[in-house]
Amino acid sequence: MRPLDDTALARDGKVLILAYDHGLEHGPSDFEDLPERMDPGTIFEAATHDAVTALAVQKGIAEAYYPSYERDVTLLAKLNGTSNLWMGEPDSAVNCSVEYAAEIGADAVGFTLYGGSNNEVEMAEEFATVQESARDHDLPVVMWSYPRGQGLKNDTSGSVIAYASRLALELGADVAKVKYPGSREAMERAVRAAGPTKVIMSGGSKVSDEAFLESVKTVMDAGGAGLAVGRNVWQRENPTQILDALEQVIFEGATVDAALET
Ligand code: FBP
Repeated sequence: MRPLDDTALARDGKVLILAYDHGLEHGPSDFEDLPERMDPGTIFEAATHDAVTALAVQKGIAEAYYPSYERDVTLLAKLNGTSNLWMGEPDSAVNCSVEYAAEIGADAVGFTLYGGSNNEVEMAEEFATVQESARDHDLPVVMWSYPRGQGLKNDTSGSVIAYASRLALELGADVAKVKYPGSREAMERAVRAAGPTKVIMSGGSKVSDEAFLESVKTVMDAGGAGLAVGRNVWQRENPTQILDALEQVIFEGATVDAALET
């Protein structure tokens, strides 16, 4: 495993991924409160903020928009995804190869693994191909490690999230993106379980500035490496303002109060 700072994905060992795969994962309804967010160009603009270390999008969005942003944005190509129209046991279709991601300029790749799903075995096999091919191309791998499925009662409990981050280490991911387990202690447990794999928090649905920044601060204090966030940035009227605050909390170690004041 390469130190993450040798890759384009991190700065000072910290990561802030702006995620915009929601058009596939959730559908256009995520953009409807602020209709301009339907336009991926507005998100590429937001991703030029200094705080953003990479923008995570699906292949189609990357093909259409990345050529205009190659100099200003680090691209993380998400290699699998499922629509909200899918009603089966959690699964995620591989829709892009590492080779093609590299060809369109990706600096990193992302892959969802639903541990605990009845489809876990196939997903882990697909991940093996992705991980080894990413090593060949020298691209860091981020695992969206989201245990879920009919057998799982609480997918954000401390033990489940520690298992999620451990799965990422065991299977060779450089970064484990996990749901917030609700406390500093639980996040510390997840960080310990991941060993050298960096653990970052997944943003979740939109909450107040204060609540959101408090959870990010807790993750950083617990030894987390940062955040992958979508809705809590681009569902706000002013993404720059919250990115300024995130920059302070994640990269400068500021308190939430200090970050909110500026
Ligand atoms: P958010 O910060 O908006 O939660 O985005 C992070 C993310 O992992 C996205 O990449 C993805 O589309 C979404 O969450 C999936 O969330 P869920 O599977 O819980 O609906």
